[in-house]
Amino acid sequence: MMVVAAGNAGSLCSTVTDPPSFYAASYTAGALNTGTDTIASFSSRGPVTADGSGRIKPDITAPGTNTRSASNTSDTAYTIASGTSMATPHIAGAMALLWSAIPSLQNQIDASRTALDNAAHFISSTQCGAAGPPNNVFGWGRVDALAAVQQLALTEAVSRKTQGTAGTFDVPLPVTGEPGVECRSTGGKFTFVFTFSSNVVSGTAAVTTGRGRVQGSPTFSGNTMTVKLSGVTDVQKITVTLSGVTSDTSQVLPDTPVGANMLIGDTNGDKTVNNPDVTQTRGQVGMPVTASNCREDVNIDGAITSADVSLVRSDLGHSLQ
Ligand SMILES: [Ca+2]
Ligand SMILES: [Ca+2]
Repeated sequence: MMVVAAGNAGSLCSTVTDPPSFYAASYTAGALNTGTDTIASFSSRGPVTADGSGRIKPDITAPGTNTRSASNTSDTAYTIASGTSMATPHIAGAMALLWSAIPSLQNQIDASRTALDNAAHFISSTQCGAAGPPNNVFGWGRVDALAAVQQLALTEAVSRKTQGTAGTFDVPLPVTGEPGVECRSTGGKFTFVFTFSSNVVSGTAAVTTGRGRVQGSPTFSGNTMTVKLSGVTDVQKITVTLSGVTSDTSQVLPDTPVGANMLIGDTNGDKTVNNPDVTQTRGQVGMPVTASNCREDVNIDGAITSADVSLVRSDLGHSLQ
């Protein structure tokens, strides 16, 4: 997570001009007059013109005037300072709190930014464009760490299969970044289990890209939502989008897509069925099926046999690259 000061070149618009403040990958902090929901006059504003993008900046704001801070004059010195450099550590600290409270968000940069953005106290402004959220003065608003850790968030997704008598095993489906690969053959039927930061009681799911459909209604238990899929074809990426998922305290998750690469036989998950998958599967023949080698029981009968090796071989060349 790279949290960057917006800069102190306000109050005019398009004053977020110094790299890396204006990059999309930077989480950019503006400064409030401490104790208020008004922007500090010096806090740099968007839209970004430095790279011609018109990107909205800053992303979020925090207190940034008359802030007590460590000073480099000695190992024990403090000073009082104003600047977006004073606001920025509030955001880095809020992110650390969020990751401490919801460990599944650690290193999930997009999801973590979304969590802080959605929880921020929105402050409207039309000084430098549309009111938002977000807008070019306050971004998504004033950071609210407590709201961020209390909000409903999707923390984990898996594809779950019962494999003969060996047990029930999960293939992870990362909720951000590159989608996971489900390599087990299940006649087009899959069960996706979604885990949230709070208990959930209702919501819907739909296949929004790719071939397949949701079967029946999702079921809810504790902090999990279980979605059954059928008619899911091989060699494709599907997207299941969750809508209206609601917690037991009536918080509603924004519509959330989760992707999955469906590629039977790609036991090593590199999006191509190739010889390393054959070798990997052969290497597990006769071994008990566990969480660590459940992918090699490609036909999910609870044993890793020559039938699994043959199944992988029959799919050689299938690829999602
Ligand atoms: Ca492979
Ligand atoms: Ca098997």
